Amino acid sequence: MDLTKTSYLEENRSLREMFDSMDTSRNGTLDAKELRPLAKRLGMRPEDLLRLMDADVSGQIDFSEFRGYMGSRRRNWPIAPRVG
Ligand SMILES: [Ca+2]
Repeated sequence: MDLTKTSYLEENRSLREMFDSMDTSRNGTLDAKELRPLAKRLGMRPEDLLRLMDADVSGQIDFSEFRGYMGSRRRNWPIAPRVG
């Protein structure tokens, strides 16, 4: 069994659940308002978190941007109140 792959898939699924639960408008992207609860947990302002996640500078966070950012924070999992 490929443990690396299994944990990757599980992480992907839990991130997907997190993303979907935050996407209250159900449009497949997160805006600053929808990021607010997560930003609060991270001790950040929503607009700062959005800027960090928003790889293509669209003003909206799609799942790949969300996964990329959260994946980079994996060592702090579950989310630690620390930036960087
Ligand atoms: Ca949305």
